[in-house]
Amino acid sequence: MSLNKSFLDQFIKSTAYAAYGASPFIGRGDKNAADQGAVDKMRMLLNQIDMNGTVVIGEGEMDEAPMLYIGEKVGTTKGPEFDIAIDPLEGTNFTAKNLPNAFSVLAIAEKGNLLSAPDTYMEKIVVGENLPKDLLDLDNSVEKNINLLAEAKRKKKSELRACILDRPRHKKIIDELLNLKVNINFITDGDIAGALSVVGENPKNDIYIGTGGGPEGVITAAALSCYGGQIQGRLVLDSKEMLRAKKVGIKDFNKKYNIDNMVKGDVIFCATGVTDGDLVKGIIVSEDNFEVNTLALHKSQNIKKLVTNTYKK
Ligand code: VTB
Repeated sequence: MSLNKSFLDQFIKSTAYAAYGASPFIGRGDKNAADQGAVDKMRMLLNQIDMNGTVVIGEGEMDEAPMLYIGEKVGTTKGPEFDIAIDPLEGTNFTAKNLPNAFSVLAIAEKGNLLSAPDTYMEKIVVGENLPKDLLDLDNSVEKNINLLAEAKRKKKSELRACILDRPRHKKIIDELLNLKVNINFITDGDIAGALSVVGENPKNDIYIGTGGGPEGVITAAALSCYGGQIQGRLVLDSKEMLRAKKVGIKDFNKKYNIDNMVKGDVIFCATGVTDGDLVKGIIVSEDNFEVNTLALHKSQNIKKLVTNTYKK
């Protein structure tokens, strides 16, 4: 079964209004307020859609009682059953500091088709389209993965570009990449955009590697599945986090998730810019309206488009 195409515009509107909700807080130094602004608007818009939606990736877990928590039901209840993964504001820091690459994002699949990942870290390797399936593996050395990628892409290692979050925890990976003469594009935050920089026309990078958020990993997987890209992820859990993982249905704590384990079937993905970024341009707010740019993907319809919309405030 595929998701009815009439839903695409409604989900675009949800991320658009979430971006608008965050916009008063651009450059105001308060990342929590920016996040709340986005959450409130996204929740309001999702609740207007004729669907039985369940948040599987959200703002946190139920006992923390945030809005849009994992397990929260959204929609009018008149309609199909969907799994929803949301990050109402990816790049809360970027928004607070008015830096590039903040956006509002969600992914939708039919019920049961998106992995519910707890808000913990995930090791990830991401590569683009037209590569042999399951080419790379988290248990390979960095050198082996880079050799496999260079061979599959018919490039020299020194021509490969890797994207990685600039964090002390990545020192070993970074040293190995430098040794191999791979070019590194460091990002300070925002690994959904970082990971998606390996797909599409003229991708900026050949591989995204490193440990970022688990929820961001599943949202990335949803978008990648529309392009034919690949991800492998593994949750990083301490004993307390294992309990949280158990609550959202994770049984094997060491499992390596390939893209098919994270997302199945049809997918809709929308990302609307808050500040200008690599994926989409930022929001422009005027007196009565706001103009937004959204990357909209619908797998079964083979839709991959950048749309500009103007909505009433
Ligand atoms: C990760 C990454 C996100 O925050 O969750 C990161 O996936 C937090 O990592 O895209 P640290 O704990 O190392 O700061 C983002 O970069 C932004 O939400």
